[in-house]
Amino acid sequence: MSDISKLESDLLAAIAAAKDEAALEAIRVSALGKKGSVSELLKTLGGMSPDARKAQGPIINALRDTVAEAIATKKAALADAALDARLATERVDVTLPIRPVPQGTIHPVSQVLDEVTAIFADLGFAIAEGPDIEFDDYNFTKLNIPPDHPARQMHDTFYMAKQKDGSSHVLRTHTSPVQVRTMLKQKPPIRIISPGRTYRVDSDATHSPMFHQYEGLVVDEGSTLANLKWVLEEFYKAFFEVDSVELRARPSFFPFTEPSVEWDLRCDRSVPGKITFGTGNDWLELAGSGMVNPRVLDMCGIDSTKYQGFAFGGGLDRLAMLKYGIPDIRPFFESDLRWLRHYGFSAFDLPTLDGGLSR
Ligand code: 2NL
Repeated sequence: MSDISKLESDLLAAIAAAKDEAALEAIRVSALGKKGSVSELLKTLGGMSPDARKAQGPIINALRDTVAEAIATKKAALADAALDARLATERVDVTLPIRPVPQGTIHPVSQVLDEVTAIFADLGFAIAEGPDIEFDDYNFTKLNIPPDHPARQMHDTFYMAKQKDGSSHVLRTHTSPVQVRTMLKQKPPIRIISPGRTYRVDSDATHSPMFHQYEGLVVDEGSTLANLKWVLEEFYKAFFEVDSVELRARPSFFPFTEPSVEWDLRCDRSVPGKITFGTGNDWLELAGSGMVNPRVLDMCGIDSTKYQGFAFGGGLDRLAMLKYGIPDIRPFFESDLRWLRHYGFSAFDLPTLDGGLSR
């Protein structure tokens, strides 16, 4: 065996035996590095006679190519093996059952918010959101409550310090400014529901300074109070999961609607601590509503001679208390883990209309 073929078989054997990339790299340096065995052989070509170089050149170059290729192949094989080993240690059994102890729960308000949005989305409403800190203008003036109007006192507002440019901000006292924002940027038909946090200076067993509201707004050429009543009936049937409900209308007043109507839902409270909807001889006050005041439409850039709309609003926290039998609103926002574990919902129980809102 010639020296060259022995060098080749030695190198190939060493490459095949290399256990990791570091060992392989050492072999590469010893053969193809600046002072490596193959490189030294290549250097001898320069001192050969033309005939000898013609004979030896292809042999030595072939040696270099064979060794380089063997190293590249081995390097790829080692990388594959390293990846396989890593994947084996990081293996996850996705068929394992979930942890037996739930690590957290969905707050009743979040649960009810998901239920309400699922129902209205099914009725064709879009969900609209806006900031908690609002322009005085959007929270009041564009809703037909000008500065110094007595209706402002009804709202027990948290006012923010005046800005340098004279504009002022409030913590929104209702989610109506979200509807104002929608009307200012979108032309009818409008069909939106705006659930979210609202704020008023008020705190006792049934009032929290931060609470949650949902409001609906429909604006089109032919929207009527009858449409409003149907929407509310469909909503309460779906929300309380009963086949029929009965609504009673009472005249009311809001500056942003004319006429204004408050709605009571027929219920049965004859069994202490229990409430049933659809039957019974009691009435539960649930929502305020009305036909959008034409002045509001005009101030929000909608032609009140062409379009009319209805709007309604109610308390999300109140819906949660009624549906899930929670007697006091204060612990809603106290973050007491015992309360949250008792009234919270599993994160896996997503409310859907086909799968059931609550299970
Ligand atoms: C209630 C009563 C209501 C509205 C909200 C509304 C919004 C616009 C225009 C007209 Cl942009 N109306 N919203 C209308 C009537 C009643 O809420 O008792 N909420 C808790």
